[in-house]
Amino acid sequence: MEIKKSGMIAIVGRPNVGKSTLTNALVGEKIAIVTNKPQTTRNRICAVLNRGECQFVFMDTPGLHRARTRLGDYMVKVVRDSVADVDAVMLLVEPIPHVGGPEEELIQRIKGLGVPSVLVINKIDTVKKDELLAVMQAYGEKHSFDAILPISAKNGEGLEDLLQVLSEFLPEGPQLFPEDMVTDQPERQVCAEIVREKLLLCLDKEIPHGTAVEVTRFVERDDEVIEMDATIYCEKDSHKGIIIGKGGAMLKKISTLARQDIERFMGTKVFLQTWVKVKENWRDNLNLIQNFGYRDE
Ligand SMILES: Nc1nc2c(ncn2[C@@H]2O[C@H](COP(=O)(O)OP(=O)(O)OP(=O)(O)O)[C@@H](O)[C@H]2O)c(=O)[nH]1
Ligand SMILES: [Mg+2]
Repeated sequence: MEIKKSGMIAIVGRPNVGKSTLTNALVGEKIAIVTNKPQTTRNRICAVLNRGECQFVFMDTPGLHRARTRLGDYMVKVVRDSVADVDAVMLLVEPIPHVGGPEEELIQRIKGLGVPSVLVINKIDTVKKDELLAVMQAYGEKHSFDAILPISAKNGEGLEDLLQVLSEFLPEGPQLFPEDMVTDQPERQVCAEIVREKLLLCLDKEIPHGTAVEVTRFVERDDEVIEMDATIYCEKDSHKGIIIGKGGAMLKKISTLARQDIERFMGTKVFLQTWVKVKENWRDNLNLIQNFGYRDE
């Protein structure tokens, strides 16, 4: 079917509320990494869904938080910039009847934009239905959203209704992305993110938050096997030791998990080699942050 409406929809909210889970669920493919740790997403990620005559371009963003590093400053700026030029904004919130600091700030931002806004209450699989009324009330007092929708990004509940509502906000016009393009992220970037997801999954405390991953070699062989090197940067020698683990066991575990997901994403066999390097305090070094791909477009 010919696409007649196409628009950008930002997904914003505090860290860990489920923005990336929702992004993946809406487009039906794993584009953005998901973990149970706050501040997983660091960049804006576009994910595209073509549905009938509609093209939805969802913009997953970092969780809005109080930045403590230059990387944090960058992430917060990404959120602020992301909502500046979109056709609609989804504010994703936890199913609790309290409007917190990040939500207050985002609501102020939404008010100044003058674009349609939808309050999306996520994780409704974790609460009783009758608890949602108080949540809606608490947010309804702060802003008159164009729609309020309860969903579970995890089990898919409410997503059809959400798409229905959002389709009304898409402007008429040609498609923004080619029909076969599901994300604006280069393949190498998705692969680097998958490695970072496994670091977040396997490591504790601040260590994974202080890592960055770069795909340093990416070769597609004639037999379609992909040879890939990924370099993991961390902040301290002691962290490097933990990432590598006893006899290399931790790095092996991380690499195996990452390779399996990368193979699924690329649809082919992958040889993945991982390396660990120390870049002290890179999260506060503007040059290094930019080198690792965290920069304004
Ligand atoms: N029970 C439940 N858990 C969910 C739901 N959606 C997301 N989660 C979980 O919430 C956690 C955070 O999910 P993410 O999608 O990474 O959250 P995020 O908002 O992108 O987080 P940041 O990138 O850190 O801002 C993960 O453990 C998800 O599995 C939901 O609908 N129900
Ligand atoms: Mg995320």
